[in-house]
Amino acid sequence: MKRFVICLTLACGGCAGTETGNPNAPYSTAELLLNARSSNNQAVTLRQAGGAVVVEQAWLTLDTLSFREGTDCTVPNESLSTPQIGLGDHSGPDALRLNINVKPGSYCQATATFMNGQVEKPLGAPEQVLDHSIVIVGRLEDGTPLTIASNFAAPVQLDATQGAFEWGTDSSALLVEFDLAVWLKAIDLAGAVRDPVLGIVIDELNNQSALTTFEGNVAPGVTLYRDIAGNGDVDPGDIKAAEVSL
Ligand SMILES: [Ca+2]
Repeated sequence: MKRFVICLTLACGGCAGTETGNPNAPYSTAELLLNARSSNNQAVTLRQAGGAVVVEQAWLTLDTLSFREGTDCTVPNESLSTPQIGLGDHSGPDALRLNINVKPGSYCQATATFMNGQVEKPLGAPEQVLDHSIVIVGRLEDGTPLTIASNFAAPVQLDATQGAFEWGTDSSALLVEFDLAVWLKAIDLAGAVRDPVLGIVIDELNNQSALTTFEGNVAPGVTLYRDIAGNGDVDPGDIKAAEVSL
């Protein structure tokens, strides 16, 4: 079960026509899914034992997600934006599901923007969600608690891997995956300063070099897939639609 603070009524993303677009273009409802996962279960598991780090909560505060229309992102073109996504714990097995009114067709780029909290703290959430955009809570194999709190707020631009990807043209969903194995990669947990009670805290005041490493991992750990079955997980038949350009 995922915990989310706001109820989303996504009805009219991109409804406003522009000078180049047809405001009467037909829209269809398509799914946008968001989910955290681990691509390396030896390094990180979510809510189950087995990883060197077990993530128990992954609180993300997201502003809008936007999608640039067309097959050529080198020219100015229209964008479709979702309403603000808000704060949620994405560590559970089920994806957050949003229904979006989309213009069926090709999209060449997606941008996800994190934002700092400034919302009411949900029950069970750590205090840090109030003034951070990303808060990861977990523990190491030896039981040491781990908390990472970041103010990462840069837009994460994902470029289509094959020029463009389709959305709204069939029943496939788009799935935004946050890969926590990538986010935690190369962080020196063994060398981190430990508090006797809080364990390892990585934030703007503690273990700053580890925070710098973490924040450098954020964008590469965000990937957009075409989720063919719309099950909220990445399966062999799914298609990598967009990722951060190196
Ligand atoms: Ca899938």
